[in-house]
Amino acid sequence: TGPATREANPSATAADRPIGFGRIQRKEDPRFVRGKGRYLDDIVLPGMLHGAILRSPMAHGRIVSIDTTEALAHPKVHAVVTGKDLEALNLAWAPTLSADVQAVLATDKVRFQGQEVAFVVAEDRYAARDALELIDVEYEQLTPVVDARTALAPGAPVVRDEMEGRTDNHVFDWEAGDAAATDAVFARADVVVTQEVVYPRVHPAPMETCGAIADYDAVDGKLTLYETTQAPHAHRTLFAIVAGIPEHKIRVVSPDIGGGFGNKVGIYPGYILAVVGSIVTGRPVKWVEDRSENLMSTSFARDYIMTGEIAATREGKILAVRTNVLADHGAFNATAQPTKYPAGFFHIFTGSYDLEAAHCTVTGVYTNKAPGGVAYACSFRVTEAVYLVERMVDLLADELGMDPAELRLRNFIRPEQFPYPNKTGWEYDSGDYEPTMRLAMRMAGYDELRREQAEKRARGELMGIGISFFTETVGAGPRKHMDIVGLGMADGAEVRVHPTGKAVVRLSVQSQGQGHETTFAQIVAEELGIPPEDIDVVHGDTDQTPFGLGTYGSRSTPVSGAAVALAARKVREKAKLIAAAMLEARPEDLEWEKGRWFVTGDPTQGRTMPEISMAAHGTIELPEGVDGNLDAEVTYDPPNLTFPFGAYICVVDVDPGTGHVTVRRFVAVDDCGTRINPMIIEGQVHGGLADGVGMALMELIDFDEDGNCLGGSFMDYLIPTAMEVPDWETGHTVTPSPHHPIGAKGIGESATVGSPPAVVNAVIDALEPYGVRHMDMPCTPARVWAAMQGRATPP
Ligand code: MCN
Ligand code: CUM
Repeated sequence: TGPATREANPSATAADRPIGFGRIQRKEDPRFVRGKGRYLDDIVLPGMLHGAILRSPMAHGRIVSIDTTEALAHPKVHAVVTGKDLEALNLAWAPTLSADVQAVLATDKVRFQGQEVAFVVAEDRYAARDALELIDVEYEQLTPVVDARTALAPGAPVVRDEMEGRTDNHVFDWEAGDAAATDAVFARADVVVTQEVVYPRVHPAPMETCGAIADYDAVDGKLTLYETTQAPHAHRTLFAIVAGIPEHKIRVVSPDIGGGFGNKVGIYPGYILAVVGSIVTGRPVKWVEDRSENLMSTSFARDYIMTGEIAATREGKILAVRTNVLADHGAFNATAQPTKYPAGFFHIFTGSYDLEAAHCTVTGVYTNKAPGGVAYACSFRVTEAVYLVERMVDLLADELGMDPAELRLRNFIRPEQFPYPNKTGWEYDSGDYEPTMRLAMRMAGYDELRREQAEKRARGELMGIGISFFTETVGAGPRKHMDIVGLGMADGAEVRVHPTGKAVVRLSVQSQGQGHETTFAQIVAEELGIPPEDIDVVHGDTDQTPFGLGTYGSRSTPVSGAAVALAARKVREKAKLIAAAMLEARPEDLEWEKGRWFVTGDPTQGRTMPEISMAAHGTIELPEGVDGNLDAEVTYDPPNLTFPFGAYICVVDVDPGTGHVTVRRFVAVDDCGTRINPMIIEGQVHGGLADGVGMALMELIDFDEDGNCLGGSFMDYLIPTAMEVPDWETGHTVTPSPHHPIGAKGIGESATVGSPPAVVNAVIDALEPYGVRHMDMPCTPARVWAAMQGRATPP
């Protein structure tokens, strides 16, 4: 452990490299660093046409008329599709991932600025865009619902008035925990702290925007759909259901993905429109959105208004947490999360603490904003949960006059309490929190930092130290508890060892930059002793991979990683039977060492994997019931989720004149159980920390009172660059998951989940001399400055 280390010797030969887990360079990088990645927009099919979407200029309006005559007359235009055309095909509305429907193209009303209104298919991208200008839409402007707080007020405009009998903007009510028990604990607590905590709307903003190419072959009825998707198999099934094309006639290909961060989980109208365009024109149709379209119309994240309460004894024993949440779901409930959990896994807001009681209610509302929800490295709303509890714990520390590190250390769930059933229904699989916290404090030099802060305060300088300790829940299913639109959350994997001992592993999950081609090869390498460079990872093509639910909620390692390990173990067991036949020994007399079965007590009598794989495909007589290959397939249904955790400490300096926040240091100690590739893990953590600093300090999708999106470009929606982030200091502890075949937990979202509260806690700590108790993200200079003046938060 210690500061981030770099690959020791990049030119190490194959012989020096670990076979299995360890710090090896990414197999996919030679293609990426040479500019040889193949992203959606790199794909050009013969005869391909280009689509463009006309979008609503306003947040709420009734469509009076749409005139497409001029656009259709454009010499390069092949088709113009409106909501009316789709209505005739019964495709104007499509099911969302949350049992709602979403307009593919608006028929009656537009419900958010940027909503899809018409689709043009033309010879090239420029002509398609030009033709959008020729479409004449007349709108009758309606009053929008912009503030979620007023969405349920009597007389509020009804966003979804197309639904039979609907007279309000209520989407759902959901609760977890025990209300009465929690009330009772609060009633006898010495100290109760209450605070409204807002996690504002942000956007995943991947480098590559979303897009699709549809290629419908009318002769054989087969649809080939290239898509920026994190979940190719789930998309294929949904397309089969929506379009009525059977699954075996649909091939979904997800090429290299330029960042997903949750933005590429959902099925967007543009994807469906590309399919419609291809069916209508008989040619392949490409649709790729631009940056503003991405920011304005695709899955936003967060938008939770949370009222938090924390109860404790005067000595600092935390007793209970409760919260009421108002969740802004935009115009359609298109949130991607397991059916049973309309607020995702938010009920992990009990955090890392041993509580007597906890309760939450979540109310979802419709507003005139883009739909989506959940996306952006959130582990299904764990971001909001962690932010809430870690702000509340800091507020409590402030109230009690206690050090926030000390308060956390006193209240952690103790190692002997695991598996720990929390008060909202989770069972934390494993944890040992104190060593992780102590390591972070040691790396940061916590006591020294507090001394430095005291000295600076005496001089009028503003320095803040912020702590966050998070526990995540990642790796959905189990499938008996979790499904998305009826599909149980499990994942398949297939391992094949070819005659010469090289292997291929086929996955149902989809990398968007996480390095699956490396780490999944490493899992097989660890189990079979085949060097990772001899193992090919195939993913992102439903014609070539087993069924599974895909990559989000950091579930690839917990679910698909387990499937791969178990499939490799099946191969190993089969290899044992074949080796026994080759050695004329009994299988039970054989022992395994990485890459070889040998006779117990006589290590010279053994067979290596290449020898065994050749024999499996060769001429020897195979044992009874063993067929002539070295392949195996597993569909893994996880018994529980995994619960990674971590301790983050952020040091900021605030300019008292301008309110500008500089993140000076950031220490992150993560525990994701068994570590497959420490270098890739560090990369995941570095990226997630940058995400977290961005959300805490600058990222915001805001709206004006008319519902106009104010975050529709990178001029307005700020994301952090190398200039705004410090050199990350990372460390780790290892507490394996007891139920995962290799003991690994997810890591892909930990840093995004865990870091925002550390940054905000640091900013508020810095502002202590001004009596600031809380401020909402993003802590922009204007907001920090206003807080210092004791004024309300400006936008
Ligand atoms: N890993 C490991 N050891 C572990 C756990 C993970 O070596 N104990 C490795 C994995 O094998 C994998 C990577 O770390 O190569 C991330 O694994 P995991 O935590 O299983 O997460 P997923 O692969 O399922 O990735 C999803 C997660 C999510 S949900 C978002 S959002 C996010 C994230 O990954 N989006 C990303 N990280 C991203 N990183 C990049 N570059 N781009 C994105 O879009
Ligand atoms: Cu919630 S963003 Mo990731 O789970 O794809």
